[in-house]
Amino acid sequence: MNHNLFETFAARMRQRGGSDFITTREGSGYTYEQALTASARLAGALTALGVTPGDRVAVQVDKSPEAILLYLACLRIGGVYLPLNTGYTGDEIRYFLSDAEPALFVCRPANVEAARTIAAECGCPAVETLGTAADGSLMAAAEGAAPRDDIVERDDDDLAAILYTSGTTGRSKGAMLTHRNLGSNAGALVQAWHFTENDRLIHALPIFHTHGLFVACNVTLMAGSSMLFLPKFDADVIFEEMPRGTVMMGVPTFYTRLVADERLTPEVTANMRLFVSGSAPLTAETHREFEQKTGHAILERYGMTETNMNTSNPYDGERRAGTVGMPLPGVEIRITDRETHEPVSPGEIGMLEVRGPNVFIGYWRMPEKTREELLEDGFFITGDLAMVDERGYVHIVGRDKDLVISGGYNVYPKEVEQVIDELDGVLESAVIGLPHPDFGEGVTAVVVPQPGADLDEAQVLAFLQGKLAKYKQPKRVFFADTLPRNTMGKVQKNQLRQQYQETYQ
Ligand code: MLC
Ligand code: AMP
Repeated sequence: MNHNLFETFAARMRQRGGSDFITTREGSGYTYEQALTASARLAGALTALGVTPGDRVAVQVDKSPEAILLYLACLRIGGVYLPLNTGYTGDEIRYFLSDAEPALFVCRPANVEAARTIAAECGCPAVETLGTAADGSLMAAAEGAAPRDDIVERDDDDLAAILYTSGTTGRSKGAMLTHRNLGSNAGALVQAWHFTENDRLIHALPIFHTHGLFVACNVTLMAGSSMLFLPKFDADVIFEEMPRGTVMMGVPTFYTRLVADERLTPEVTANMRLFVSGSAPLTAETHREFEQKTGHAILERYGMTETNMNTSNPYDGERRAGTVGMPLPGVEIRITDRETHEPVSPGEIGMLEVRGPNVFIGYWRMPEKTREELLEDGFFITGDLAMVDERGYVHIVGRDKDLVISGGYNVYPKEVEQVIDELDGVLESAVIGLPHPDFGEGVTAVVVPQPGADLDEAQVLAFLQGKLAKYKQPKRVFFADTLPRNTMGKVQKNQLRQQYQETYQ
C-alpha cells in the first residue's frame, strides 16, 4: 500500500472534481480537478529539473494558489517540501540551503539573481522562480512538461516536509515531518473540528509554517472544503469576507485586532461556524470579548512545528478561555518534573511532553539535539510548562525555553543577541519579550556598550537590517551598564522583563 499523503489528497480531489479548492478575491483559483491537473504538470517539471524521491525542494515565495500546487507536486513525486519564511534575509537563506542541501530552490522572480548566487555558494544545482500571478520560470517549465499522473510510493515514515524552527543555541533546526505525521494530524483535526465539503476557510495566514500550511491546507484537502486565499491578514478584507466564509484560523493578533474593531458584530459573523486560534497564547480577555461581541467562542488549540497539533478545545462542549483543551485522538500527553522527568501530581505545573503519530522523527542532521528532546519512549519534550485542570483541560502556563513569540512567529533571543554582539561597540546584549498589545510579545534588546563606545538605538536597529528577518528585529533597544546576573553568571531575564515591562503598554 502506498502511504504517500498525496494518495489521500488525490482521492478526495478526484471526488470533489469541479468544486472550488482555492479561490482568490481577484477571481483566480482552482477547482479540485484543475488543481490535480496543474499539480501533475508541476510534478512533471520537478522531475525534469532532476528532483528525485527524498530530495528537498526549498521554497521561498509569496503566497499564491500555485505555491500550494507546488507543495502537492512535491508530495506526489516523493520530494521533501521545505518552505521558508518570506522575511528571511540572504544570510538566513544561505544557512538553510547549505544545511538542507536541496535539489531545487524556488524563489520569487524579483530575488532570482541573489538566489542564484547563494544557491551556487551552497551547491544547490537548480533555481527556479514562482510569482503571485501564476508566473515565473517554474510555471513556464510546467507548461511544457509531461504531466506525472503516478504517485510515488512512500512509507509512513518517509519524509514529506522539513520545517526549520529556531533553537535556543541560535542555530535553526530542521524538523523532519513524515507522511504519517501530516496525514494523521489532518485526519484528527477534520474530525475534531467537524470540517466538511461545505466549509469555506478564510485563509489569511502565511503558508510557510505549520499553521497556515498543514493545519489550514491539509485539513481543507482532506475534507474537500474550499479556501479563500488572502495574501495577508487585513481586517477590512476579513470583515468583507466573513459573510461568505464558514471558518477562520488565526494567531491571537488576528483576534485582538478584530475585537478592537467596531465592525465585529453577531451579524457580520453570522455565516461563520468556527474561529480557531493558535501558535501563541490567546488571552482569556480576548476570548471573552470576542464571545461577547459575536456569540462565538474561539476554539483555542495548541501545537508546534515538531508535533503538529497536540490539543484542542472541544467543538461541542465548553471552549474554556485561557486553556488549550484536551489531547487530540491518538495524542498522549504527560506533565513531568523538569529535573527528575517523573510525572508530577495532578493539577501541578510541569514540563509538557507529547507522544503520538503527529510527533516528528527528529531534527535534520542533528542526532544529538534529537536525542535531547525526543525521548527513547517516544515522548517529545515541548519546552512548554503546563498543568491539567480537574476537568482535563490543558493550561499552558509558561515556557521553559528562552523563546519570544511575536504575532505568532517564534524568535529565539540567542539568534538576535549573536547578531547584535557583532556590532562594533557592543560588549554584550540580552533579548527579551515584553507584553505587546498587538503582537502579544514585543522583541526588545538590552545592550551593554563597550566602555567609551558611543551607541544609540537607531544605530543598533540599522545594523540589523538585512541581517535578520524583520519580525526578529527588536521593536525597542535599551542601554545598560551591566546585565543582571545570578551567582552562576546567568543573565536574569526575569529582572529585565520586570524593569522594562511597561514599554509597549
Ligand atoms: C509583521 N511585523 C512583525 C510581525 N509581523 N513584527 C513582529 N512580529 C510579527 N509577527 C512587522 C512588519 O514588518 C512591520 O514592520 C510592522 O511589524 C507592522 O506590520 P503590520 O502590517 O502590522 O503586520 P502584518 O503584516 O499585519 O502582520 C502581523 C501578523 C503577521 C500578525 C498578521 O505577523 C502574521 O500573519 N503572523 C502569523 C504568523 C504565523 O503564521 N505563525 C504560525 C507559526 S506555526 P515595519 O517596520 O515595516 O513597519 C506554529 C505552530 C502552531 O507556531 O501551533 O501553529
Ligand atoms: P513553533 O515552533 O513556531 O511551532 O511554535 C510552537 C510554540 O508556540 C509552542 O511550543 C508554544 O510555546 C507556542 N504555542 C502554540 N500554540 C499555543 C497556544 N495555543 N497557547 C500557548 N502557546 C502556544
